[in-house]
Amino acid sequence: EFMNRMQENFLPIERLMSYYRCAIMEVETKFRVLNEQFSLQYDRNPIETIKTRVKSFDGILKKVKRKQIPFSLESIEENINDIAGVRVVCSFPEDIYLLAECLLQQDDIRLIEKKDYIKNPKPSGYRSLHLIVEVPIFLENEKRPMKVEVQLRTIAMDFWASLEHKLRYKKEIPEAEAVQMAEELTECANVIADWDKKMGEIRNRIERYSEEKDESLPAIGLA
Ligand code: 0O2
Repeated sequence: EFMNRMQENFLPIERLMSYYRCAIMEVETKFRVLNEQFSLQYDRNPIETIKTRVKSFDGILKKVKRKQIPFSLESIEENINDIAGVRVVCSFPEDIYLLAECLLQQDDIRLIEKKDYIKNPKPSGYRSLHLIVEVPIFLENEKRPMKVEVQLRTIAMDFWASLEHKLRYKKEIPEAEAVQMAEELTECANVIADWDKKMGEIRNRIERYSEEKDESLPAIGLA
């Protein structure tokens, strides 16, 4: 038992990072399976793209400093929730909630935290649904729960976030101009949210029409 505890407490960083990569694979596969099922059942792909990343060592160090947590692997694993990141980009806002619900009802997924920045956008205008989940990875002799941050957003929200991210990290821009651009970006975020909603409504109208048409077709019995 002592040896086990030693191993757990002094897990080398490379091994921990590899566990996070495994957790990403698990979560990514779950979304790919859902996408496959939806394309068969409803003839549509709710997912446009999936992007994944493991936080860089530099990024982890910055967060350790910002959150003022002890610098040990144990504390990093306990306190930093976004080392493993999976970003799911959908065409429509409705699909975001559908996918989140499907993921969360799976019996090996444990929800740790949900932040709905679509219903409650950040002051910047940032929108996305964030889920911190715990997923087990199955190793040679153990089952290990790992935390993964899932960000679900539409194509439009993703487009917006990448531009805003650029502005956020460009420190050379004069203060006044940066403020101006940030304000314009907040306006863009509102316009984008409107269009996302409208496009979703049009999609639903189109789908309703095709359902009616399908019903009007004579049923073909498969004896
Ligand atoms: P990066 O460079 O994208 O990795 P915590 O809950 O303590 O872990 P926090 O900051 O409360 O941290 O988490 P939050 O705000 O729920 O989510 C943080 C992540 O969401 C960010 O990661 C971004 O990816 C994204 N995000 C949140 N707000 C904004 C925003 O206003 N603009 C953009 N473009 N992205 C945002 P990092 O690690 O902060 O940054």
